[in-house]
Amino acid sequence: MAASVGELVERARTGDARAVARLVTLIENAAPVLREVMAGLMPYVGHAAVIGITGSPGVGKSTSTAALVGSYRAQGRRVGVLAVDPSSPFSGGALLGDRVRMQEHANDPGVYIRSMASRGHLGGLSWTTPQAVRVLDAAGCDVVLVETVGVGQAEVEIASLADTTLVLVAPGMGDSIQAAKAGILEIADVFVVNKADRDGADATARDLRHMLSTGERRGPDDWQPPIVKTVASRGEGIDDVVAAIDKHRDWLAGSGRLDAKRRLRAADEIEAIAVTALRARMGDLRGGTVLDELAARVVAGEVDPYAAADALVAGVTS
Ligand SMILES: Nc1nc2c(ncn2[C@@H]2O[C@H](COP(=O)(O)OP(=O)(O)OP(=O)(O)O)[C@@H](O)[C@H]2O)c(=O)[nH]1
Ligand SMILES: [Mg+2]
Repeated sequence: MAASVGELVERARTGDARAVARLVTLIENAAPVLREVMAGLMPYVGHAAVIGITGSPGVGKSTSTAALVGSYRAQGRRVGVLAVDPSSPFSGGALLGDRVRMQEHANDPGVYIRSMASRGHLGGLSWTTPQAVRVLDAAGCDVVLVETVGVGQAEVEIASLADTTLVLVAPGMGDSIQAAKAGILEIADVFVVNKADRDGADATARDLRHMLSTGERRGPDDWQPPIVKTVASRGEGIDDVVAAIDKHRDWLAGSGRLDAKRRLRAADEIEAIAVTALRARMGDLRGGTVLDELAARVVAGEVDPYAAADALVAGVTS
């Protein structure tokens, strides 16, 4: 017989890794008891620093994440790692690879490592990841590292759920240009030029600096993202990344932006949950027939789609 939610939350809070894993699985499965889980966790959250790690495939996110874990552990900080796969059907292998790289931390009770699929859920990252972060936070993690597998939308989404977003680029991948195109220059709080053992790292850093100084929307009161060079595979520069993250966090706290960021994040999460609930209710209206009937009437030209949508919303809210 499964443990009660209250027991699970209590065990997770005292750092029981299996309870933490069970709770994250409940989130992945969108289990109905999540409501109770979240209510139980709320008194214990708000402590962890949430760090998002993003960048093109193969740039070194997982290697950097593993190295960051080492650096934080050396400082005695407890660390959670979430490898989030929002979409890619190929992630199984990538996540497995990550697990291998994380092996050295696997037996450390001060580290929680968890891969998480969020595909298939409406709202995807927007509510599953914050909930998993909350579990790790309540479990006593000082830092939660969130690595997304896959590119595009996920990169921008991760920024809204992290306190500090690291954008990794590598020399010779045209990465700084791609970053500009994908709109991720704006989301970076710290730029990391990884694979600095390769030719072109200085040129890449220069490109980034140039792009940041031109076409920038950051004002004088805004955070100016530093550019840190690393060789993640050898652990070089990783302590500098940790220092840059800490500095950003101090700035966030001192400027009141941390609260603002967290309020925005909570708003996104509430909205995602509400939209999911509304969709479910729309689907349930009169056994799912209402939407079909309205669609038929739109096709027949009897009603316009706006009026049909109004009717649907009225059905849900009445
Ligand atoms: N030369 C060099 N290779 C590196 C460095 N960091 C990582 N690598 C290698 O680059 C490859 C990709 O590294 P990963 O950490 O898996 O990259 P990733 O961004 O997590 O990749 P995906 O999760 O597939 O997007 C691996 O073979 C690493 O060993 C580095 O600083 N220098
Ligand atoms: Mg990876």
